Amino acid sequence: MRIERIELRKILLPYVTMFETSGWRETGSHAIIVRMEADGIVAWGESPTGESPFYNEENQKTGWVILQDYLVPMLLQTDLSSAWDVTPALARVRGNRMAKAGLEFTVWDLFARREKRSLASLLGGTRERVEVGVSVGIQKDIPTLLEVVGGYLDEGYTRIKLKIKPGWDIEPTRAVREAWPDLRLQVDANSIYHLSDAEHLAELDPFNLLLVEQPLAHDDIFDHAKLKPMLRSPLCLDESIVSPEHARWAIEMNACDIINIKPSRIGGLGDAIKIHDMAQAAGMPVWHGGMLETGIGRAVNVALASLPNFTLPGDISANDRYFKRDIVKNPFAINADSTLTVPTGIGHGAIVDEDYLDDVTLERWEIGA
Ligand code: OSB
Ligand code: MG
Repeated sequence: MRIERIELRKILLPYVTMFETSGWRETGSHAIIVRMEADGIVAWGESPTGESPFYNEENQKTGWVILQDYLVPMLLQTDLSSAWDVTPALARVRGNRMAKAGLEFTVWDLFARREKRSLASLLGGTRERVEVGVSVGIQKDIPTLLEVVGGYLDEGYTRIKLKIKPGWDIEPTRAVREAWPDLRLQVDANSIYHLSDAEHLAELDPFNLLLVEQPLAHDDIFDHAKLKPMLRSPLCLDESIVSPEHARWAIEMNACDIINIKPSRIGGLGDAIKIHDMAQAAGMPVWHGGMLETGIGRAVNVALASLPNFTLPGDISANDRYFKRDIVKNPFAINADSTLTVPTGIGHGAIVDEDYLDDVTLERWEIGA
């Protein structure tokens, strides 16, 4: 199959509340939305880029340039027999995985639609519902944090992740644990600590956390392997695992107990499945992370999270946790058992609200084969 037409859009879609991590703040989605046409089929995808390159090296502007100058032309020249052909076709471009992922997701949606199957079934999904939680950003004080967490629990979420940083780590985690002794609780440092902080991080040990996510540098595996035996909390890698090779290194070096899989960080669903399978073979659980995606990327994430080794709840909250109005007509709602229902229709299942998408589009670019 040849792709006949590709359209890219830079968007700005405001979040319901500002999201703050150890290294940046975001007030809205700066994603790149992808639309493709082939064989009379229209498919949609998303590169969940941010405003600034503070999570990884990419942002909306770098994605915009690399897609137009390299990735889109390379994809238009490729004859695709399945979505697995996208990653090798773009491999000559180093890194830029989030930009690549937007194209790869869209091609998966295209093939699923062509085969009149759901994306989840095409990926090998086995669950009808996926367990999810909420990632709670850094708050101004502990009373506010307890109120925010309580609000999400009232909505039906049963797993909470707290963003932590030096000065906002042990005490907020203790406060949430004391308020809800049985809550499934985990923390995410987004690469802000150093190996010399090991004793400090061990102060999280008593709080019975599901995991501590990415305490050390965004590109580190070596020091995480040294840190792991110094903590009782299970150690999880996010930023560091950008490819199946990186996952293999982490597993062979015993650098983590758990892997957070975000297909956008890894450059696509194909390599995400490879990591899922490799971790499963090694007896290591994985869970599905999030990048505050719009309803398009969210539907892709839900489909992937339906694979069997996603055994911990994902950072895939319902659309209304992020947006007052999303760019899809069929947002997910949280079920009473803290799950989202995996779409069974054709493709990823998100129905794009093209009028509202037009309203939030900053720039549009289109090219034919
Ligand atoms: O590190 O998991 C992260 C959001 C943006 C960038 C990085 C991360 C996050 C989150 C939010 O934690 C996950 C979500 O709800 O989408
Ligand atoms: Mg993370």
